Amino acid sequence: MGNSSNKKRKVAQKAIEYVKDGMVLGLGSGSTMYWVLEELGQRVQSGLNIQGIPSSVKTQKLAKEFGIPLTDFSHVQELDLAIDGADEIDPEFRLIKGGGGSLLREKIVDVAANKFIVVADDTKLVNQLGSYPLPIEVVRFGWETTKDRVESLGCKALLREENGEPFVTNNHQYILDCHFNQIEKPHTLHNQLKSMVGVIETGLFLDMVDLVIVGREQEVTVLE
Ligand code: ABF
Repeated sequence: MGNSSNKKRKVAQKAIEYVKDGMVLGLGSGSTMYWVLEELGQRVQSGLNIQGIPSSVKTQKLAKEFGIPLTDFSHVQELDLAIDGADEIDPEFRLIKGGGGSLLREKIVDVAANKFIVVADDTKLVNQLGSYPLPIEVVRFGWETTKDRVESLGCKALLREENGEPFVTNNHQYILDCHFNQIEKPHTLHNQLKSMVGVIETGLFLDMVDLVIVGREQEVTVLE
C-alpha cells in the first residue's frame, strides 16, 4: 500500500471509532472515504448495525459493494454523524470541497448531520483557503453567462471537463473551478456567489465541521 493510502487507512480507522451502533451516517465521497467505507463494511459484517446516506453515486456503489445498508431522506430527516473528505481545511475548519464534483450532495448530507467529521491527510491543511480552485455547481443552461458573473468577483472560472467533454455532476449540472488563489473572506464570497442566478452551490463549507482527523507521516491527530 502506498504511503498516502496508508495515511488514509489510518485516518479511516480513527474515524470509525466515532461510529456507534444504531447510527444513521452521512457517507462522504473521495479517496479517503473509500477507506472509511471499507472499514465500515467490515464492521457491518461483524454485526455493527448502521445505515448510511451516500453523498454521490460513486459512494452509493462502493457502499453497496462493501455491504453497508443504505437509506435516504424520505426515511430519515436527521443524521447522527457525517464523515467526509476535503480539498482544503483552514485553521477555523472552513473547507473547500468539490474536487470530486459531488459538493452539492455532500453539503446536503453533511449539513443534515448532528456531528460532522472531516477525514484528510496533512497536505489538506492550509493557512488560507483558495490555492485549490473553488468548485461551484452551476446550471447548465446559460453557464457561459454565469461564468462571466462569477469572474466579475476576481477569479478565472474554468468549466470542468472530463475526457474532452464538460463534466456532468450527479445532478446533471456543470462545475466551474474558480481560481481565486486567496480567499480573504470566505463567508462574503459564498454569499456573493449564492446570490448569483445560475449558481446552485459553492464548495465553501463554512461553520459546519466539528472535528478534523488528520493523517500525518507518523501519527493520526484529532483537531477539535
Ligand atoms: C470529496 O473528496 C470532495 O469534496 C473532495 O473534493 C475530495 C477530497 O477527498 P480525498 O482527497 O480524500 O480524495 O469529499
